[in-house]
Amino acid sequence: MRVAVGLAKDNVEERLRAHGINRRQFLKYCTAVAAAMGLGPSLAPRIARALTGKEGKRPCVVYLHNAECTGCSEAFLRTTNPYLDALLFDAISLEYQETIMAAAGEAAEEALHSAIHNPDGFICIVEGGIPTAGNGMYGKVANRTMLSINEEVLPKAKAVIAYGTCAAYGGIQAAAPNPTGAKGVNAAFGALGVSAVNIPGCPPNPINIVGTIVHYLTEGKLPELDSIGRPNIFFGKSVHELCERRPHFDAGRFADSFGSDEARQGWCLYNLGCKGPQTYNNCPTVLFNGTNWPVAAGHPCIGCSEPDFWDHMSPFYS
Ligand code: FSX
Ligand code: SF4
Ligand code: F3S
Repeated sequence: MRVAVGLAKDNVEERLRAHGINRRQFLKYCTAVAAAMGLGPSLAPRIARALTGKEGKRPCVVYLHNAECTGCSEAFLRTTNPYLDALLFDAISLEYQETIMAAAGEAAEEALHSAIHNPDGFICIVEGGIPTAGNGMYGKVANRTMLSINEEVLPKAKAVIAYGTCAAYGGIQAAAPNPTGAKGVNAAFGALGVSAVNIPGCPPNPINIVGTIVHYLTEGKLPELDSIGRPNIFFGKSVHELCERRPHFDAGRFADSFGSDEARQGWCLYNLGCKGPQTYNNCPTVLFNGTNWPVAAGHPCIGCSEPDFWDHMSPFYS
C-alpha cells in the first residue's frame, strides 16, 4: 500500500477530511487523473501530493472570463467528486476568478493587478472566446474590453491554458458569420508571443485541465502538444478509436433511429451523425464525472473539441 504510506506521511488525511473527502474517494480520483495522463496507478501518490499543495510552491493563477456560456467553469465546479475544486484551489493560489471570487469592484481589480505583478510569475487560465471586432467593443469587464484585459495579462504569464473550445478556437461565438470577430487565444494573441495550451471541449472534461495542472506541478512544464495546441496525453486518440460502439461499426451494425433497440443495444451511431471519427478527445475512457459520456448515453459525438465544430461538424444529426 504505497499509496496509503505516501498520504499518511504528508498528513493529508486531515486536510482531506476538512474538505469532506475520505481517502478512498481521493485516491480513486488521483488514480483516474493518473490514468487520463497515461500513467499507472503507482503515480497516484505523486498526483495526490500535487493536488494537496505538497509539490513545491503553490503557483499563482489568474483566471479570465470572456465570451462564453460559463459551462467550462460549471463543468469544473460541479464535479461530483466532493469539493475537489476546493482541493485544487489548495494546490494553486487562485488570485482572480470573476465567477467565484468574493472580492468585487476596485478590490477585484487590485487583486488582478497584484497577481500579474507577482515576482514569482503566474499561470493564466482563459475561458471563452475573445471578441476582437470593433476594437473589442462586444465584450467588457469592469468597463474594459476583454480584448485589452487579455492583451495586458497574457503576455506576462509564464504559461497560458485556454480552457474550453471557445478559448481554444473561438467556439460558438466564432461560428459564421461571427459578427463579434470572436477568436481563440492563440489566434488573437499569437502575434504578441502568447502560446496557449488548448484544453478544448464544449464543455471540456475537468480531468483534462486538472491533469495539465498536475503535469505542470510535478514536471515543472506543460505537457507535449499536438499541431493545434492540445496535450497529446489527453487528445492523442480519436473518440472513434476509443469508442465502446466501435466493434459494431467494424461489423457494419448501425442504428438508424434514436431510441431504437439497435441504439440501445450499443450499435454504432454513425448513421445518426456521429463525428467520433473526426474528433480527438478522451471522453470514452475518462468519462464525465467518471460516470458517462455522450455516445454511451445514445447521443452522437458532435465534435465539440475540434476547431470550428459549429460550422464544420454541422449538421450534427443525419
Ligand atoms: Fe465555450 Fe465555456 Fe462551450 Fe460553454 O465558458 S466551450 S460555450 S461549454 O462554457 O466557453
Ligand atoms: Fe465511431 Fe461514433 Fe460509431 Fe462510436 S458511435 S464507433 S465514435 S462512429
Ligand atoms: Fe464532445 Fe464528442 Fe466528447 S461531442 S464531449 S468530443 S463525445
